Amino acid sequence: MTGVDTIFWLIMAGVFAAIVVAAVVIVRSNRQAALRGGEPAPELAPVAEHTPVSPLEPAEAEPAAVQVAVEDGVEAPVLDVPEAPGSRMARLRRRLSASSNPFARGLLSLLSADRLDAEAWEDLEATLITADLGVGPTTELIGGLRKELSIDGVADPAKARQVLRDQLVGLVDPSLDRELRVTGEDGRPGVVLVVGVNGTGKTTTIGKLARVLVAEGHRLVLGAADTFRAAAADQLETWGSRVGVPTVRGPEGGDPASVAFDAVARGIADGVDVVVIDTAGRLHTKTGLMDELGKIKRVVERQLPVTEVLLVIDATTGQNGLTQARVFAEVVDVTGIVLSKLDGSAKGGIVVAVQRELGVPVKLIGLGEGVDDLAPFVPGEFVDALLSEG
Ligand SMILES: Nc1nc2c(ncn2[C@@H]2O[C@H](COP(=O)(O)OP(=O)(O)OP(=O)(O)O)[C@@H](O)[C@H]2O)c(=O)[nH]1
Ligand SMILES: [Mg+2]
Repeated sequence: MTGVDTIFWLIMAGVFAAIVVAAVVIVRSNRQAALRGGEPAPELAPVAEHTPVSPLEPAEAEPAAVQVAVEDGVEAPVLDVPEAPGSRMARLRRRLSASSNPFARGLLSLLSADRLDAEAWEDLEATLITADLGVGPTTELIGGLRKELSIDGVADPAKARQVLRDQLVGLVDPSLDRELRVTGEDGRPGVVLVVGVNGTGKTTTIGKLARVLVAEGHRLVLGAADTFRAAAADQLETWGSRVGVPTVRGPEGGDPASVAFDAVARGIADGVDVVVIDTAGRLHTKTGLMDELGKIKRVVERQLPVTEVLLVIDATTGQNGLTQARVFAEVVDVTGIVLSKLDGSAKGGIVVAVQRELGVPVKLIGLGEGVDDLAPFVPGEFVDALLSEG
């Protein structure tokens, strides 16, 4: 074959390939047109725009979302499906375990000691004090452990672990009533008031709690009685809207008690199960702000009893959290503690200290910034998670 022949056949092959491609394209477009009944191609549904995310928005991967029915062409809200409360602890256990929690690591080092000599006990004591367990509970725990472990020592690691577990569970007091009072009497809504100093995690906790309550089938209204910053109400509203929960808000700088009042009135009118009220962060040392909190509670109680006052304490603040707790308890009759930011905290001992000090149980624990990183506080599970090595 000459060079001219080769070029000729190459051109012919190219022409043939072009004809085949053109034919395929024509057949496919005809078939699509037939499927659409000759209508012009519908516009692609707009990709749901991301809700503006405040800097305080959870940073975790988006959970599953459900598209709800479109009515009369109104854009359908996309609602999250919150994680079922039951499966949380297994997932969150790792955040408390020795691999990521210095408090847990300190406890486990006791079990890995070859011999329980004076030095090992001193180390443990130092760990417990650093973890803000408080002097009384520390002495109690060391005394209990010394007594139980003096016979077999830690020669039998399984026994030593069991002893440590039992002593810790006893310290956390499994007999306290930790039920959240979210619903009221006679079918009326329960009112949950959430209080605490700045940045402890109040709004985040309410957002997470709303998800838990929605997952349990409750109907809710949120009240943004933090009128101090406009962004605070936006932050709360964003949390609520993701699970279809409305937020009642007032003007920035307005009277927080009146927003709380309106939220409760709306809850009654809508026949919801729970009204959860967010309040502004306030320093326990500022008398005016603490008085304002008392007023919010009194105003709400003109309509309905407050069924739960949750004080959010940041676990990483340790002993300071305890001081805050005392002052808040004087003003609003705290009924439950939420210990936030326990993930990675070396101050897990505060659980015991705060319950002892106030006689108020820890009811919820915050274990991360993710939307479902809130768990009920169950003493046995908590201690098991601390002592797990996962
Ligand atoms: N790691 C961790 N971070 C948390 C937890 N709970 C809340 N946070 C973070 O703490 C920061 C403050 O949370 P907010 O909920 O805004 O606190 P707040 O008490 O409402 O703050 P103010 O309204 O300003 O008083 C945010 O960055 C949250 O993501 C938790 O359990 N673990
Ligand atoms: Mg807030």
